Amino acid sequence: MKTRALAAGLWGLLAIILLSACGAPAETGEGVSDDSLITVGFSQVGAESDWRTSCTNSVMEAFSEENGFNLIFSDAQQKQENQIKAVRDFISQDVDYIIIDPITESGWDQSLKEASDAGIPVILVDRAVDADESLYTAAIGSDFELEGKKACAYLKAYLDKMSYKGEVNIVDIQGTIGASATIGRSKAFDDAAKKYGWNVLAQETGEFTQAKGQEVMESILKRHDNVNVVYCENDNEAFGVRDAIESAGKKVGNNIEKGEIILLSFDTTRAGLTETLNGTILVNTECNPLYGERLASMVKTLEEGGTLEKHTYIDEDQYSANELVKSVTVDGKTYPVTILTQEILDERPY
Ligand code: GZL
Repeated sequence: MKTRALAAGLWGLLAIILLSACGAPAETGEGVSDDSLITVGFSQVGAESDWRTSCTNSVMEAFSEENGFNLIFSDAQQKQENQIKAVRDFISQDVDYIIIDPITESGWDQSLKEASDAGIPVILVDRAVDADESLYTAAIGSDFELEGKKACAYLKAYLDKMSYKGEVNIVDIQGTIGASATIGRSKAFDDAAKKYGWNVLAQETGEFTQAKGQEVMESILKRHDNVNVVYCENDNEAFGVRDAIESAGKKVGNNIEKGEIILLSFDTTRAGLTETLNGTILVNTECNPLYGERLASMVKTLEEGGTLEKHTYIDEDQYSANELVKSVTVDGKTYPVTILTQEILDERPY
């Protein structure tokens, strides 16, 4: 595909010569072969969550043929071996660029080196890898530990505003083990639980899915009858946790004094914010999946000979329908909390 530029130039030159010969204005866009498109191989984690679907849709919309791209999409079904196979397939197809949303941080050195040796730039999106930075051109994603710190700071501030003096018996339903989203959110949870003296009853993976989230929470509720807060590492897990709690005859909600179980969540998907607006989820910390246009712009910058920052983090918000906490402070910086309304929800892009 990298001979694409030369071929397009020759076709264009031929078109100008032929059209000029007949006196017509030179149209270089006509009949240009597919080789004029930028071929991008995208290895996506899977389709495990609403967030993931929004991310995939955003990339597919941005990397359209009308926008000058030939996108080769691969869904790894949450298996790293499928991602590594996809990267090797992209290399054998001699794509112009490779984009990877790495399911886990480890295990990437060899396949990234193969792409580097083939002279194919790699951009990482969303999650990160634990590999030599020289093996990829750029990475754009979230600061997952900050997301977790903001969620935990919110919980602390909320309980203080409620003058709650009782025990915090908390459960962490983790995301995919080894994923940077899980590593960051779980580390923030661990540090906060230690700092604030929260009683961690269980910490188990819900694999970022609703089904696993429900299954794991059902099991935990059989072992612990005093859970009063659940830290769900994404919205789909929160839906499963909600169903498990309600099936056990208990109630989710914001009033811990009255025995309601507080849910925290991440992703701020439309379904997650709907559950936040009705009070099922107390606070939803944003993790923005709309990477498509940013990634397309990054590829075009490289295509035009430009350079990219090695690491870019995206700004993210926090939402609650409860008006008690209007901002959180993390590491000396204050972050506003958006008090969620139906109007705000209706205007959300995903
Ligand atoms: C976070 C992303 C996570 C989402 C989950 O950036 O990697 O993976 O929080 C998704 O919904 O499954």
